[in-house]
Amino acid sequence: MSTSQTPLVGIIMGSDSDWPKIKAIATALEEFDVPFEVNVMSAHRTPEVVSEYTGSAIERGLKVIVAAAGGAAHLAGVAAAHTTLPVIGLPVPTPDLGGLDSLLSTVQMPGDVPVATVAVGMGGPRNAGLLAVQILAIADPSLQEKLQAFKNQLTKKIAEKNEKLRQSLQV
Ligand code: RP5
Repeated sequence: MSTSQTPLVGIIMGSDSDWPKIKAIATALEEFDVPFEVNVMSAHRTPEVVSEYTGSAIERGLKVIVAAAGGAAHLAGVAAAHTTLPVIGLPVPTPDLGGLDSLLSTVQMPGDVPVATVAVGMGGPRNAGLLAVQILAIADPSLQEKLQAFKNQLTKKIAEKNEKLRQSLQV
């Protein structure tokens, strides 16, 4: 985890119980050497902490906030209410409703307060990290180059999968 440089991405989550389900955010950021910080804070249990953290995020040098929460998942929306930074919302899977609760709570924002919501489970956590990298890359040509190299690798990876499947099917 990057601690020596000023964090550019702030990962926040409603509970430490979320972390095992969302740590692919951090893995994606590490792949691109993007410095980040991680904090637990809750829109419901510690609303003042969320307000203070997100309200001061710009002056502390953050560029993007990734907010993960499950259930009545209001963390991303509350974060977006307090900052003009882009907020990526990550709905966390839940045992009772499978994460549909988290998804709807995160994605159904009222007009004027956007949250860029990614998938529940599957590639959601990784895509949250990659989307943060893409946002940062707009103003960082070297990061843009790394992203292009990443895209090129994907093309190669899928071509290899295609070839392998076709060979196994002999078509
Ligand atoms: C949400 O409630 C958290 O984001 C978490 O997904 C869920 C359960 O939290 P804990 O009861 O495990 O602390 O606020």
